[in-house]
Amino acid sequence: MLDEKRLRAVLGERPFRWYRETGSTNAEALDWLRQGAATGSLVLADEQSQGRGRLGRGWQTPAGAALALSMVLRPLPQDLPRLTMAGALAIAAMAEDAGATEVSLKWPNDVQVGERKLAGVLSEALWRGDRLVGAVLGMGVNVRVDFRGSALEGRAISLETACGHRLDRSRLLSLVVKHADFWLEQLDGDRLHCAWRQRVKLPARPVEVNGLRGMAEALGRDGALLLRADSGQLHRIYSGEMLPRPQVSDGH
Ligand code: BT5
Repeated sequence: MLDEKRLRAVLGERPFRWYRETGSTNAEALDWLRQGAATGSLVLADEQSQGRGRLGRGWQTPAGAALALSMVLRPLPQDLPRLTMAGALAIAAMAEDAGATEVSLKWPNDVQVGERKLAGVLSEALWRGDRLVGAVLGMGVNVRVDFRGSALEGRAISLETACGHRLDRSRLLSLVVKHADFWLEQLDGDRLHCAWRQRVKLPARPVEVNGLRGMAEALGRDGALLLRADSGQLHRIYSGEMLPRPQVSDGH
């Protein structure tokens, strides 16, 4: 069970705010950033009622079954796209430390085990005019969420299912924060990008991204997907959903 005392023991001197239930840890962390939170401060919740995904989508965080955390950061504007990479790499490393295999990243922000989504990352920036105040790095990990009978069954997975044994959330938290600190120190070098590129699995089959059909050819240094459209043209895509494209049967 996570509680304030346990979290203090795990997080040491790091400032944090802990909610048994809140709307979204990202929303709380953005508020705290506005109020001047120290870099590295963490917002954590046991349950989120309005967890945020990208593009207005939601993220499910049922009580007692997941990790939901958001870290306050003050990156340089040019490093903003790399926060998501750092978060995804941190979760992947944590999952492997816990014993999961077949961990990979799916462009742009999913951590998956096999073909199922284990975790999602959402970074959000706070601007005042054209000045970047800071950003929050939100990470949501399924630890023991039961997806049976839900709309996500078959598409989502929990870490305990992947590992085959019970896990301690405070231990997972300490691992993910340690790995995040490591990767967030590497925002401007090659190392982060190389590690991310190695872990992202690009499908060998045709895909559809934001209505464009083609092959996922490569990844740019800024996190863009380079999609070779059916027309032959190469597109740089910064955000979107990569969907498998149904194979057209030729009737044979
Ligand atoms: C994401 O968005 O994957 C980013 C999720 C970030 C969540 C964290 S939790 C802490 C912090 N506070 C927040 O409010 N958010 C962050 P996206 O790629 O748009 O994926 C969203 C989609 O994933 C949904 O539309 C569902 O289809 C699916 N989904 C929702 N909850 C899920 C879950 N628990 N496990 C797997 N898939 C889920």
